[in-house]
Amino acid sequence: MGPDMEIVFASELEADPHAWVAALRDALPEARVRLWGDGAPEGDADFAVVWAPPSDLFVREPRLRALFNLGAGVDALLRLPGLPDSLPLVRLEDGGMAVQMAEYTLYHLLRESRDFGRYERQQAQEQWRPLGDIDRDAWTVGVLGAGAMGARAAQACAALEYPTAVWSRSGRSVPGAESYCGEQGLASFLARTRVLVNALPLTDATRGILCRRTFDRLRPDAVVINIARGGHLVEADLLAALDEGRLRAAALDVFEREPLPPGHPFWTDARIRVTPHIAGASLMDRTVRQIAGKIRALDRGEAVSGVVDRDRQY
Ligand code: OXD
Repeated sequence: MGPDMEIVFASELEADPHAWVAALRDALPEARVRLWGDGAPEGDADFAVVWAPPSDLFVREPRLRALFNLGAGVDALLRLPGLPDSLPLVRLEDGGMAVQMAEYTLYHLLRESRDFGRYERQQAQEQWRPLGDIDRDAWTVGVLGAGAMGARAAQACAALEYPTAVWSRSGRSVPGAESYCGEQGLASFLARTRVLVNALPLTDATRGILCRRTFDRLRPDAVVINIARGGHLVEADLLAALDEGRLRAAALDVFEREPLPPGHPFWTDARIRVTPHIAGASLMDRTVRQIAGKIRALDRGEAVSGVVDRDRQY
């Protein structure tokens, strides 16, 4: 690594940016790592590590060689004004998130398939009433997206013997799951799915995919789990599908507006479980190790994985 290597950490959302800077310094002792806006001279950074960065980043750091995102989803980065067309964007590949996404998915799948919500209500009334055996074939899981997150969630469901399928643009296969792709594949995938898990990147092609037309094609009494982006969901269509009994429940970790505004109908709807974008957090150690490895590789002139294809938008 060159002695003049400089890295800037920029995030308007990260609760403890100093901890990230310290971790990057530990992982890359040869580099100068600084926090955006700390008063140090600007304009010479080679790499930026960001999560929701300020929009003047590119004006104030015109020499960037690559931009590393602290998350897997780069939809917000791609909308940043002034983002140079030729600047390589590198998304986080897993960073400890996939196993958490799998846990989140399983928790909500099991809550429905084993009727644990009903047992909680029965306990509140001191009722001892077994509800019957589980029929796994009645709980077909369909995961939209076969990237690191979707694949791990699908594998976890399949490992518990839930009939599982994945749908993706490329038709990538996931061990233990049936694989579908394309518009034709989507219809068959939805028709066999009762528990729909969304792990897609948010792109022009996937925005609003969780809509009435999708819900209408699922098996009856379906469940929707959204662990990707709020922009995938048409909120009014979800509420209508729940009201009409097309869907029985939804678990939502992500929202069009975050934090979910006070008074939003999702907060108090007993059929909807709301969590504050925690399904898969980027774990600092693993994330920093991954980014440091890629910075070193780029500095040696090597190619790295996870570079965003601007046409595909992920
Ligand atoms: C991500 C996220 O994109 O946490 O990784 O939302």
